[in-house]
Amino acid sequence: MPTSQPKTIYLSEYRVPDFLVDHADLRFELFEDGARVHSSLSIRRNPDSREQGSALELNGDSLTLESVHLDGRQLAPGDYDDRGELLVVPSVPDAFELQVVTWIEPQNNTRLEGLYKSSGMFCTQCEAEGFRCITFFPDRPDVMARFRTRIEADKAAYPVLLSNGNPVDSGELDNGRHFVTWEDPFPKPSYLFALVAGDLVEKTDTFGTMSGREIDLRIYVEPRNAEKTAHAMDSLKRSMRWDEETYGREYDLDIFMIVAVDDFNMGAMENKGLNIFNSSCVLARPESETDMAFQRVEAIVAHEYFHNWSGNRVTCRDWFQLSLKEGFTVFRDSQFSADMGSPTVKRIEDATLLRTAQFAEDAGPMAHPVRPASYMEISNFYTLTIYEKGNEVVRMIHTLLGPERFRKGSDLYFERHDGQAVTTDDFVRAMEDASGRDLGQFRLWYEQAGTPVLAVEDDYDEASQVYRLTVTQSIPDTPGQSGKKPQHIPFALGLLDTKGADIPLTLAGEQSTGETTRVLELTETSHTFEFTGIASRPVPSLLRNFSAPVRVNYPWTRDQLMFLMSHDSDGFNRWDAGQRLAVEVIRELSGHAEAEVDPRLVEASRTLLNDREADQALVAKMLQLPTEAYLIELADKPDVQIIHHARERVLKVLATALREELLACYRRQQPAEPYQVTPEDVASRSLRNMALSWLLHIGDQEALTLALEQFEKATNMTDQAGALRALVNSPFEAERGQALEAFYQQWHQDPQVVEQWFSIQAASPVAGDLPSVRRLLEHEAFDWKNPNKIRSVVGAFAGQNLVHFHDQEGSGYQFLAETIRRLDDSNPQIAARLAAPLTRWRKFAHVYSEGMRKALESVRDKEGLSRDVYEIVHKSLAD
Ligand code: 0A1
Ligand code: ZN
Repeated sequence: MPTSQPKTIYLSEYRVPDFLVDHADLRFELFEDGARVHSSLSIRRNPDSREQGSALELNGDSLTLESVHLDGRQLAPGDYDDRGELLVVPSVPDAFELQVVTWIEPQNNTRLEGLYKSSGMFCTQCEAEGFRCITFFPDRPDVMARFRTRIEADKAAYPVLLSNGNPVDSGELDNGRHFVTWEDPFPKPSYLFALVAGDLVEKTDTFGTMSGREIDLRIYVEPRNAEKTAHAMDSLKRSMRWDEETYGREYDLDIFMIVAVDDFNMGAMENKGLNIFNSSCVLARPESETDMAFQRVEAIVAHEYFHNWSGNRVTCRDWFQLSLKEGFTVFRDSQFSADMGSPTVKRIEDATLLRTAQFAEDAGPMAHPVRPASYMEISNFYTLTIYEKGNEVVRMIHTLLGPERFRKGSDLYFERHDGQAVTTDDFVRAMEDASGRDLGQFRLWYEQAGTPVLAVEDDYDEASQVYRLTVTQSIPDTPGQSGKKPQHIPFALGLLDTKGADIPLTLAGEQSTGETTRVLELTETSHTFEFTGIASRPVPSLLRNFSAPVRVNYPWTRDQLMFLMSHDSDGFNRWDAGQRLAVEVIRELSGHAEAEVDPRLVEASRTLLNDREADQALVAKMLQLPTEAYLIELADKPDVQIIHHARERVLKVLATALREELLACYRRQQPAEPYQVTPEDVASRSLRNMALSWLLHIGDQEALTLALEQFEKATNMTDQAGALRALVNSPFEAERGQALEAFYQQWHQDPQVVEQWFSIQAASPVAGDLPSVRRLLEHEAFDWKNPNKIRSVVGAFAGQNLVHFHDQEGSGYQFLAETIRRLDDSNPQIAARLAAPLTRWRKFAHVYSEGMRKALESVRDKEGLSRDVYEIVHKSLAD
């Protein structure tokens, strides 16, 4: 814990490592009261370093050093300097063996970084800088070593001992102990190291690769979860096949393992050959997990698997390059999910997350480029900007190059850099070299923070049949960056004629190609495009399929939006037109209690509900009103209470006006058994549960009967939790309490379901007022040491229950600050992540912002603040 201001690390100060590690030979002795780690490193000076006489420096954190040997000779305390975070050995030869023994206490490790215990098993999390909590090591991604790992533990308590690579030896030891040795043939950075020891059941399968090798697939879980692995296994096999077919990437070891652990700071981790997952991102079966959980498992299994090439075989030179692996891998997993399900729905989901949360990040005090230039604590940079905007940046390269040239580029990238630790610039260069395209200006996407805004104006000249479109880009200032240069933006668009058909697009001076969607390339501050042969004033469909992570401003009329909703050939823009219409209608009501809900929104929703021909997956998305979070993001100095009540009113008007249609929809949408996670069935359940929740929202008696019946009889969690959520958010107080109680009794032994139960309550504007949320923290199932429980109560409250979190007394803010202070000592990564909602304080209307600022200050003033929270809080409060 820093007593003074933590140091800022700058990209511009990057230097190659002075020493390289060829081999790391590790021996772990695991006990109940701690673990002894024997590390034997073959080290040599890096010929590329300019500091050929420098001292050896190894990173460490919370380690008890027991001994150091250099080439077999024990060093006396005067021969080295144990500075806590650094072990310095001043004089070392050019090549040597260093043996270090450290003692650590995994059982007391609540930070969940390094080696720790979760439900009785030992496990690790080393990204980004957790390996230094295990032993002294040059803990940076450009030092890549071959690891050999021997694990020793009590055989009865820890029958399963796992690490990266292939098992090469095992045997019995005295006192009921045993050992297993693993060897990983691929050099890797320390952040990809993993170890697991526990009493786990193994689910196995095999995969035949494209070159005919057979890979052993294993998923390890606690015995109570043995029935929840099938979906992850299927997802894994689909991912392996997809990566071969789409990117020509084959798996490289003989064995691929996944382990589920209950206590985990993030979603999952791509350790070489031994992925470790948060239980909630890998376990799923229909009775206890929702459609959303099924989709999350598939996407995360794919994500971690894809990292084997984009991340492990080719890794990051330094942590400023984090998006090299994360942006590219999110792009790969979103292509995969699109291929497995509905591409339009996947695009809508990605754009929703980006526009709601990443745009907010980009507009706040933590805004940073996809390749940041500095940081204090790298754990704070696992952000939506690195992951989701990083994905969009890779997607734009894909759009600019087209699929064939993009594939050539990725082939070249993997071939050129296999086994290396490289930069985002190396990635872009491979794309350029393979395609012949100049991406010089495009690189600004990696360097400049902030969300570009496109202001679009048009005019139509009937006499010449020319339609002129002027697009002007601007990029807002962000902390430390102003006066930005225009970026290279692929801007896809189409034009609709009066009947709603796409018009072939021909620019002045061109031959007609018949294309109806064109990707225009914006490179200047302002461009004017002239489309010829346009017979009447068209309706523009802009930024089709969300071709760039930007905001678009164009003054569509409400009638034009309705027109686009029903005619645009671009599914994404059909949905987006509906969102824009709803945003306008809700805005119009904000603060105007007497204003009427625009009947056009009601009619548009009615048309959607009655449309049996349309893609029901898209219909389900289109019927969802923009979230409060998105409405807030769009607003200037938002008043949260007003926005909440305006949105509620619209919902009530819709539910009342569409009662018959909603009941009909509910009855019609009954997916056949058995349960399947196809886009059709997911859409069907989603529409059905939406109809139910709208009707319960207005206290409809008939819907209450339906909800109670669905709750009782549901054979899958999507329907059971759907009914529960609808009841919890309804005015039926008695039924709400009974359902919550019955649900808990039914599921209290399943932590993933209990997390659902917590978050349904904590996120509820009806049942989740602050006193109720505080009571959840006292509940027997709540556990301050478990990040999932914290997220499902505190995270759900502050992130989704905006009407209570932004209570005007500021009690929600104080509650969050209290939680952050409490967690700062035990788990700083989680504490820092929870702080995100407060960092946006400047955005809000004064009644809110003052309270938010005070809450942040109370966190700032805590003694011995962690580096993680320090960085977030100080940057948020800085002028
Ligand atoms: N690389 C992982 C995410 C991850 C990052 C940090 C962690 O601990 C601090 C854990 C996981 C991924 O992208 O899936
Ligand atoms: Zn990742």
